[in-house]
Amino acid sequence: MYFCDNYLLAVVFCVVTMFCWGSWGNTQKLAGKTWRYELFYWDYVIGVVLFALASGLTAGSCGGGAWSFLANLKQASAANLGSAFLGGIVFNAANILLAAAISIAGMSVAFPVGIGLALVLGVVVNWLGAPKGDPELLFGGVALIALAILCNAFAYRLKAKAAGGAKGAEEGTQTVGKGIALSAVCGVLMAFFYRFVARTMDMDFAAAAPQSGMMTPYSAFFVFALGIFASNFVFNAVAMRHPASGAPITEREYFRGGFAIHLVGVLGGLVWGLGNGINLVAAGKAGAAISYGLGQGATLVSALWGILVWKEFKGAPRKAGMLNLAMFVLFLAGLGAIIAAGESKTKAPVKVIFDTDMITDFDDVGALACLHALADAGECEILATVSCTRGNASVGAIEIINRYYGRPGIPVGCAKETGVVGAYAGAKEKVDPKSPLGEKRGNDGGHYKYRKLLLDYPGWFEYADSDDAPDANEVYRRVLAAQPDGSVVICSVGFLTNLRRLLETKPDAISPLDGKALVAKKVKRWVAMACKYPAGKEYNSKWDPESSRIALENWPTPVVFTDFEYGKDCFAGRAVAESGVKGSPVADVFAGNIPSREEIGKDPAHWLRRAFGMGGRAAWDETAVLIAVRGTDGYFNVERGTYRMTGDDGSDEWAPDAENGPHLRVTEKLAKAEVARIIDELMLRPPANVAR
Ligand SMILES: [Ca+2]
Repeated sequence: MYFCDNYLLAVVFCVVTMFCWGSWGNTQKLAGKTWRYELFYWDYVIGVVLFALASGLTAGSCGGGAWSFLANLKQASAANLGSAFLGGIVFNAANILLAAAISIAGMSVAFPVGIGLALVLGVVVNWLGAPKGDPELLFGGVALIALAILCNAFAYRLKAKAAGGAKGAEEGTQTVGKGIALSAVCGVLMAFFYRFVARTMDMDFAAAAPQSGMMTPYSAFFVFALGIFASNFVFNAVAMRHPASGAPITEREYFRGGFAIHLVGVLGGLVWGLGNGINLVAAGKAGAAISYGLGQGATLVSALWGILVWKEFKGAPRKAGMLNLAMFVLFLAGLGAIIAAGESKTKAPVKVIFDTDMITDFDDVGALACLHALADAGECEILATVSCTRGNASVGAIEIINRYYGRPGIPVGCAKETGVVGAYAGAKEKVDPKSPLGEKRGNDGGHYKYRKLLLDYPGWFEYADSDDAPDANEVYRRVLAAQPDGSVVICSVGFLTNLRRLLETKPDAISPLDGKALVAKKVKRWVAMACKYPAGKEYNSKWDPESSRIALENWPTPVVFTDFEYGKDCFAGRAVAESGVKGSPVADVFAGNIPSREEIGKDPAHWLRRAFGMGGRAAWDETAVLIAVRGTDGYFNVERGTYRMTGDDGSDEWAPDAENGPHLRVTEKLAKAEVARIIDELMLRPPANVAR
C-alpha cells in the first residue's frame, strides 16, 4: 500500500485535495447547460466508485502483504465494513442535496452555506463530545464562519431579487429559500458522515499489519464508495421523481445522454475521488491542522469558481459583491481561528520528570532514549532526570545520555539516605568511582556497563559519584513549584524511593506546600513501571518495600502501571544493538548487553530466551515512557484497581475494582511486537540537536 511519508509532499497532497474538492462542481456546471443534475449525479457516483476501485488495486496494493487492498478487505470485520458503508450512505444523502443546491443556487452559494454549516456543526459536536482546544478561539471562529454564511445568503437574496424583477419577486424568494434550505440540510448530514469512516481505518501505516479487522484508507474508501453507489438507487431515484426544480424525470433519460456528457459526470466523480484518496493517505503526515484547514478551504475554491468563472453573481447589485467579499474574509478568519484553537492546546508537549535506577538493567537507557526522541519530535518536554539509587554511576550515566541528545542542561538529582545503594539492588556498599573498572561478572557485572559508559564518555558528565549530585527532593520540588497546576507527568522506571521521599518533604523556601500537597497541585499523573500481577514480587517495588508502600498508599493523583507482566515479553532494542551507530551511548549499551541471536538460539530453554527475546531486551521501562508521553489510547487496554504492598518482604498484589480503583494497569491491545517496534523506531532516531 502506498502512503505518503514525506511532510512536504503531504502538504502538497492536501493542496491538491483542496482543489479537487473545490472543483468537481465545475463538471456539474459544465454538464448542467444541457443535462439535469440528477442525471449527472449517476455518472459522478460511478466515477467515485471507479476511482476507489482503481486506486485500491494500484496504489493500495503495491508492496503486497497485510496492508494490500484485497488481503485487507478480506479480513475486515463486519462492523467496520458496515460502518464505512453507512458512512457512504450518509455522505451520499448530503452530497446529492449539495448537487441539488448547486443546480438551483450555484457553487458560490451551495458550498459556503452547506459545507460552511457542516464545519460549524462539526466543531460544536466534537466540542460536546470532548472539549479540546481554546474555547474562545474555537467559538470565535465558529461565529465568524456563521457570519460568513449569512453574508453569502444575503448576497444570494440580493441577486435573486434583482433577477426576479421581471419574473416576479415571489418566485425569486421561493427559489432562494429552496437553495438555502437544501444547502443547510446538506450541511447537517455532511457534518456526520466522516466519523463512520474514520473509525474503521488503522492509520498507523508503519506497522507490519493493520490491526485485525481494521481497514486501510483504500479499503475503507472503496466500501464507502459502494455505500454511495448502493444508496444512490434510492436517493437519486427519489430526487428524479420529486425534483427540487423542473419536471420529474425517469431513468430512461439517462440512457439518452451522449458519451461526452456521461464522461463529464464520471470525470467529476474521479476528481472528487482523487481529492478524497490522497487526503486519506496524506492527512496523517501533514498534521491535522494543515489537512483540515486545506480541506475546508475547498469551500472557498468552489465559491471562487462560481463567482469568477461561472459568473453566478452577474447582474447582482454591487452590495452583493461586497457581501461575498466579506464572506471570503470572514470564512478565512474563522477557519484560521478554529485551527489556532486546536493547535494551542492539543499540541502542547507533555511535561515529564523521569525517575530511573540506571544500576544494573539497561531498559532504563532505552526509556531515556525514547523520551529524548519524543522531546525532539515536540511531543514532550523533559523537566528533570533523577536517579532513585545512590552511591554508584547512575547520575553520570543519565548525564551522558542527556548530553548525547543535546540536552546537557536538564536538572539531575539523586536519592539520599535511604533506598538502594551501590552496584546492584542487594548491595550494601557504595561504589568507589576511583576504583578500577575490573571485569563484568557476578552481581557487580550489572553495573559494569554504566561504569564503562563513564570511562568511554569522559567529560560528558559532572557526577562520577551519584552521591555528589543534588538531592532529588530539591530537584522535584523546584521543578514542580515552577510548573502550571496539574501539568506534570512523573515517569518512574526504578525504585519508588524518590516518590516516597518527595511525599514526605516539608514546606520550605521553594514552596509553602508539603510534598503531598505539592504533588496533588502540580502532578497530572504518575506512570510507574512497578509491581507484579496478579501478586508477587517485582524488582522496582520489592527492593525498597517501605518506600513502595508509602508511595502507593499516599500518592494523591491518578497512577498508571506498566507492570512486570506487560513488559516481560515485549522485546525491543536488538535493532539498536545491531545498528552499528558509532559514538552513541545508547547503541553502545544495547550492543554490549544484548546476547547475539546465535547465543540465544543455542540456548532455547535457558533464561536467555526469557530475558532476551530475539527482538532484544524486555522493554519494561520504555513502555512507561510511551504511556507517559502518548497516553494509553491506541496502544494499551487498561484495568482499574489498586496495587498495594502486602507485608514487608516486597510482595504486592493487584485488587481489581472496575468502578473506583485509583490505579490503572495496562494490558495488551496493540500486539506487543508492534509496541516494541514503535519503541525501536524511537530509539533508532538520531538526536535532533547536537550540543556536546
Ligand atoms: Ca529501571
